Amino acid sequence: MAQENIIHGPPIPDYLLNSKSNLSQHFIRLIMEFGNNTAMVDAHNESSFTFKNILNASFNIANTLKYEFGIQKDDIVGIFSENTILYPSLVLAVWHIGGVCALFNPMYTTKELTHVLNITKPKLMIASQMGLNIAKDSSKPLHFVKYVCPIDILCNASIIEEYTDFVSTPCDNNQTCVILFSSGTTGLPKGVELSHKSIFLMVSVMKHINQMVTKTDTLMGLVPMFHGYGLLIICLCLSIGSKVVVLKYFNEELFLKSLEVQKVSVLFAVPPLMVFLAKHPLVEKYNLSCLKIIYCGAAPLSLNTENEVINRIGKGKPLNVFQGYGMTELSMVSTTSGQGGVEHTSGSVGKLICGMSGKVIDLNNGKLLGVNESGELCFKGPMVMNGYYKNPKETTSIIDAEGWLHTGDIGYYDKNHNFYIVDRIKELIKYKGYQVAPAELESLLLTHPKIKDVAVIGLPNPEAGELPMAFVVKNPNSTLSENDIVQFVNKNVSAQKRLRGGVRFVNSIPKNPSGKILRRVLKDLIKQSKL
Ligand code: 4UU
Repeated sequence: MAQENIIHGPPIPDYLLNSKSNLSQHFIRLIMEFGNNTAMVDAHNESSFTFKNILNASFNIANTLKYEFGIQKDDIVGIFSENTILYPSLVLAVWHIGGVCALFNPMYTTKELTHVLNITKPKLMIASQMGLNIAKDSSKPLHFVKYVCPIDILCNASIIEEYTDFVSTPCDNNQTCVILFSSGTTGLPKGVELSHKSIFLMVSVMKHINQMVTKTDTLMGLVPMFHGYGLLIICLCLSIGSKVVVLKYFNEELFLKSLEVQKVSVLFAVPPLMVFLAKHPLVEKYNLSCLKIIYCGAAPLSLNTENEVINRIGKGKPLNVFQGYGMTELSMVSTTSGQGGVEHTSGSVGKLICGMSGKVIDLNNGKLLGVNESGELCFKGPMVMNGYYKNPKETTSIIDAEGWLHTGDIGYYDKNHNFYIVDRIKELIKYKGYQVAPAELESLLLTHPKIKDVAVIGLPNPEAGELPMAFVVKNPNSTLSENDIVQFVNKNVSAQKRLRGGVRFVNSIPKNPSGKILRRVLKDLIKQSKL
């Protein structure tokens, strides 16, 4: 009886499951096929790269990494950059030599970058112009970072034309190929280790499911490439042979103009971008008639917004909005709607993807639940991460002995096995789809001499999803204003972590007997007082 309540996505075709190729071999083979087609367009200056350019650049960069920087198999290379059309070549280059990419958020402050550098200990840091100073400042005191190299120097323009000899380093497909950062269900950001195999399977499955997306499509990848969602878009483009329009940062007019001018047909979005498309007056001024599919993921999308976007942009033509749900720890996607072009069930995050099994368990006793019963969502399959880098304790706290990853999200599935997300039990805050770990802000705030105790939660917000907000207990007799605290945080953290939800002074922080902050109590407090 219980087994009926474990549900399975379709099987992964054997030829994929049994494939032994690593991502270097896989992409070399595919990219050769797409040759001189355009792969990446920079929306800011309309410069572009063909697939062949990307491959040539990746080979040349790989040679430089190997012979000039001495990077060897299994070495970690950090990439600290905003989106650029060079990003795919950098990642591929590291894979060609059997290395591991650690992808860092380019908005990190020195303190934040230092934290992730200490976890991953990269030998080489590749940084964009914008991030160069922070990369240098953070790396200087750390003996293990041997080089910090600007992207422009590594990718000297001439190298994309031709390449000389290149031999890809053999590496096992179970080896880790990338480390991404996620705070998981609790605590500070941790390094999520994904293998060649999990990414290969994820990309192949996504390509298989989304046969509506083809070589002739133009994709918009506004999502940051350091995040697994952005990395997946790059890999999809390289697998399908479609063109991707790349924006470094979000600019309303440039974004809309690029959709129109580049005739973007497939948009990968996060909920705040959907709110923008649904509501912003500028949207009316542009012809977005080429858009045929919008994928949305990374945070809850309200049914209202979904319908508004369809009604506003899809006027008189078919526009599909599909939703995906997943986690970095699951190689990004666990469920998605619109599989095989099947009609989307509104409000649902879709069905399990190939190779993924799912179940819902009771929050109190862990018992397996059935159709339409809400509980914690758990997933299992070959796309589950290898683990948190050098952190077996956190790994076993999220992946149980049977291999189930406990997401910390509350949801259910209906009789047709469409999944729905209801809430989150884990402490993670999602500001515009970006992760904000309360524990990180709390430990920073506790370093303030006038703060006695603190708790950070996400304040619900229709545009951003959630805004980080702090409950603060002041030290007795100390003067401290909301503004003092906001300024203190602004100075130390990257933009997405700012206390945009404000500060509320309280006499004590509610905690359970073992000292764990009762965030739910604080959230309910806000709900009641409608702050
Ligand atoms: C409600 O953000 C992601 C994954 C994004 C993504 C993108 C395109 C998934 C599928 C897809 O097709 O990963 P993380 O690790 O940054 O954050 C994971 C958390 C989840 O645990 C959940 O709380 O982000 C939240 N989340 C969602 N919540 C992710 N997708 C959704 C969603 N609805 N559709």
